Amino acid sequence: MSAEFVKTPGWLDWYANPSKPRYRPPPGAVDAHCHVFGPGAEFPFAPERKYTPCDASKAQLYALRDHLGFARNVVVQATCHGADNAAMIDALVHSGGRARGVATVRGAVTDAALAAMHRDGVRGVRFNFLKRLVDFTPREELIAIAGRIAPLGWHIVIYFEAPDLPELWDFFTALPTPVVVDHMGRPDVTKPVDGPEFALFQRLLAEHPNIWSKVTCPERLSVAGPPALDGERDAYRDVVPFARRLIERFPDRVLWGTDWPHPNLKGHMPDDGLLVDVIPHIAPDPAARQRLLVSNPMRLYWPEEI
Ligand code: 0GY
Repeated sequence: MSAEFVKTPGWLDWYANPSKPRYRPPPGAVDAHCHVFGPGAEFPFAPERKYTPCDASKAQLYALRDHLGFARNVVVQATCHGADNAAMIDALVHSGGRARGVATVRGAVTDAALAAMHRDGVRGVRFNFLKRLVDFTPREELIAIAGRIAPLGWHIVIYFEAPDLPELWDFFTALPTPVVVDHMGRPDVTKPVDGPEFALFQRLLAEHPNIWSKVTCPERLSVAGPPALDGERDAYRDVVPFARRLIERFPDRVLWGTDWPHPNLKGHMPDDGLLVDVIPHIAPDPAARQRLLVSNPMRLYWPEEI
């Protein structure tokens, strides 16, 4: 941690010694949602950031990848770095081709900068609608960016909370690329999986075959939380029916990721080994797990290899 950056009070450091998962991902498995933070001394955090995290380096991310039994990563630009993608791109170019990325760009980005990002492994941009994380970006600017990244074969990752979906629906469904929703559209898991809120989210995918979902972040969505420290590994069970439903209904349009190093978590920091052990609960069928962890992310991020 750089002396210049003091992490946000209450910020939880990531779990230093995650357990070894009992579940072993298939060969070639992709952690399709994770971040790097800094290190701040090398890659300064953005002045407009809403939080200052702890450092979480590419070396630490790739050590976690190996420990958990994954082969590749998709590194998503975190809001604490604003539209300066240097830390994320540095992670990609030092991954030996085993990481691809999702950037944040502003309307002023040049075509040359987009082309350079593509060469370095960026395959998408992220549009974030969480007011606690980002300042407002005009829709026209986002539409213009969407039109410019579409010819590169990139997709758009969108981050929003379930109550905001009705208002954002028309914008999302007009996007010209594949669209990947972060964290299942952040459902309230105290509501029924068959209730109207999650039904609306499923309708979004059912009616729009270009829209995908990450079945990520049980630790963020859970009210039940992790299991007690009694050796029990069946964690975050209140989130399982939501992820399972999406995997059953849209097996070719779901992705899984750790969300390491877990920005902005209050209350507890997950053991990443436990997160991996949630996978067989949300995808009991080995064929579904192969799609979730290998074929689907490969189609989106390494299509030239399939
Ligand atoms: C996540 C979730 C969050 C933060 C960010 O870029 C970010 O700062 O993504 C969050 O606070 O919910 O996907 O990592």
